[in-house]
Amino acid sequence: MKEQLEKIKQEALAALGAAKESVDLEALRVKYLGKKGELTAVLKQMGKLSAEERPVIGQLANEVRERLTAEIETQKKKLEEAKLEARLEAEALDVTIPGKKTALGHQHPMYIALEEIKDIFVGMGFTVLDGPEVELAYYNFDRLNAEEGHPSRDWSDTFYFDKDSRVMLRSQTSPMQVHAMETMELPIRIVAPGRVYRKDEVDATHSPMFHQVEGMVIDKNITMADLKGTLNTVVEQLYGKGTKTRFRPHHFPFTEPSCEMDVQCHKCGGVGCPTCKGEGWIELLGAGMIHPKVLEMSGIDPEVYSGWAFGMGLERTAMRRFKIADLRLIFENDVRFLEQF
Ligand code: 2NM
Repeated sequence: MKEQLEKIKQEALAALGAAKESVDLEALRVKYLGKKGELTAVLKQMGKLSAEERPVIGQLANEVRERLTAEIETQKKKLEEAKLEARLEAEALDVTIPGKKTALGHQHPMYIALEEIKDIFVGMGFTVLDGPEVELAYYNFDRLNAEEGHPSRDWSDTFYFDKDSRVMLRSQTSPMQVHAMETMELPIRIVAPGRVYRKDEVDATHSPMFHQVEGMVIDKNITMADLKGTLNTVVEQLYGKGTKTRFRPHHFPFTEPSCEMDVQCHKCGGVGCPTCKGEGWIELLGAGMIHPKVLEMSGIDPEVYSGWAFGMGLERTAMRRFKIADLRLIFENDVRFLEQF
């Protein structure tokens, strides 16, 4: 029986040492120390022993039980530690790995161009105004000296909301200038950028919605020299010092005299190239001295005050600035296009 106990001890210790999981340890505990376990089976035969042998074997059996119980505890601790160690290793966080950058967007190319233009005018003391895109034809046309019958008022050119052609999507930002004349103290220096709408089919150079920047100055003694001087200064800041300009006579209902302003082609220096279509000059904006009737309708005495105004297309300016060939690219918002600016 002594040998039997010795054998159980050796076997059990070997098995415990080889156990890989705490469930294995539990199984071994049941196998050796459980009610139907091997050690228990040996103890059940104690009755057969002599009175002298019994306490000796009993003590030995207890020692084996205690040894195995202790060994199970030790092994259990070891396995738990190993398990924790493995988990810490697996879930380790390397705080030295560089972080993932989130992609940050940027301004649309046309708004980059607009910000530049606004900055130049604000630097010269102009105020930037914002206003409604839905206007009364009265402000969009009548108050700008484009009365009933003017071709730009035609149903085929303008988006109206009603049968009487009273409410419309503004076709220019000039109604903002009229609002400014009605509400602001003189002298006035403003620029009004924004969306405008005309009934045009979409192609490489047209869109039913596009953007304009218009502006005006009204004060005493304002002359065509102020118009030319100010716009030349703007152009030099936009396209570089020494950029040449030229003013050609034109017609607008709201200005008299009216002109268009060209800049000398920055690509060829005026010789003629594909960028300027062989002209040597690129059209930049329309301008003129505000018509006395426009001032008068807004309650400003044209005998005392005078002013100049201008209007330019923003898409065209951005297309020139960033060498964009097709207007539609400005509106499609394809990120592969937008990412290039
Ligand atoms: C242009 C060209 C010339 C213009 C005139 C006015 C106002 F209200 F003062 F009379 N605002 N904008 C103007 C003048 C606009 O766009 C090509």
